[in-house]
Amino acid sequence: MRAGLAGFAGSGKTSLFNALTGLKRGPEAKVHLGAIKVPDARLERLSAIFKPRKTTPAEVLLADLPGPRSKGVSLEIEALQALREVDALCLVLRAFDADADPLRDLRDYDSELILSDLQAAEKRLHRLRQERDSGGETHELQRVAKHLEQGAPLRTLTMSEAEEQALAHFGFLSRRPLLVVVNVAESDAARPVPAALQDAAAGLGADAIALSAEVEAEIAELPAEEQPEYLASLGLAETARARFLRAVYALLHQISFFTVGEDEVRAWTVRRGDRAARAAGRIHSDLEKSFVRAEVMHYDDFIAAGSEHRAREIGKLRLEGKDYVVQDGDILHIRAGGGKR
Ligand SMILES: Nc1nc2c(ncn2[C@@H]2O[C@H](COP(=O)(O)OP(=O)(O)OP(=O)(O)O)[C@@H](O)[C@H]2O)c(=O)[nH]1
Ligand SMILES: [Mg+2]
Repeated sequence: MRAGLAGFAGSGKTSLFNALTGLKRGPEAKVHLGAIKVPDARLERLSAIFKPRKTTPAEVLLADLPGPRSKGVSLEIEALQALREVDALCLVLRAFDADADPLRDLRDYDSELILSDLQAAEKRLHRLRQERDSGGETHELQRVAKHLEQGAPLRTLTMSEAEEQALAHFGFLSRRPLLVVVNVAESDAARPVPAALQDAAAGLGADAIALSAEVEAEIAELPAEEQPEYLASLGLAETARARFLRAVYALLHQISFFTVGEDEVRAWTVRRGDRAARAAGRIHSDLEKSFVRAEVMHYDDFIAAGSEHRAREIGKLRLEGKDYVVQDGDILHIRAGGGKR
């Protein structure tokens, strides 16, 4: 799962990127890449029980994307390309000083995405006209262009599964799941997203969270045992990292499942609704094809039973086929048909 921090220059993207990843990147205008390890109390508990050689948390890849210096300056080709590679667009808005106008920045940035999509759609429509093609693609693109011309992002356009697939190769940016990240002043770190921004984000089909990149950077510098007290002194229940990750998971409909063993205890992610064979494919692409069955035991049932053996005895360890819909917190053992045929 890859999330990109986008936004105008000076909105705090690199500050947030460093605080979230623990890296120390400078202000140079280029794409920075890092990873956030996803904290998960269930994984820690499983690791304490199985005592594996290795414990591996899930990761969210984070890209810090250089922003346009000023409004009205179209997005650079490099930034556009980097934007196309992310699953979730996280738009960082400057809201930590008196001159900032996050509402205007949100509209301006979204307009850039809309414009870039409109250009792509019109270019293709022009081509189709030249080829005297007026089939399904023309029809779909006309609907897309009309929506964009009204100044609305494609996030808010209802599409059938078939349309979605037919248009997927365009990689439309205003269709990308959007998380608005309001970078507020230290004194506002514990406040919810201002109502006007919340509404504006919802109108664009986006989710929103508020955080202080500066506070998060300070917290990241502290030893783990001192963090809760500092957070509490600011009226915060948890780190921005935890809230950011939860927001990204929700935005992309991601859930976690686990694999356990002596070698490794590991957390993985799949999309809610994904089936067991797909989950197996996350572990190893070969496993999706050679999948035979999955032994499934939910984390809660395992903890309640006290052991795998007991869980099996009381029927909490089940055999499921490839169409089983994976649940958040499932512990999976994939049985695959290896090399016999
Ligand atoms: N007070 C305050 N200052 C911040 C905060 N976040 C960033 N800044 C300051 O704003 C300036 C720009 O921050 P950056 O993180 O470099 O912004 P950026 O979005 O990466 O900017 P570009 O890379 O130029 O697109 C720096 O001087 C930061 O110290 C914040 O939460 N509070
Ligand atoms: Mg930067």
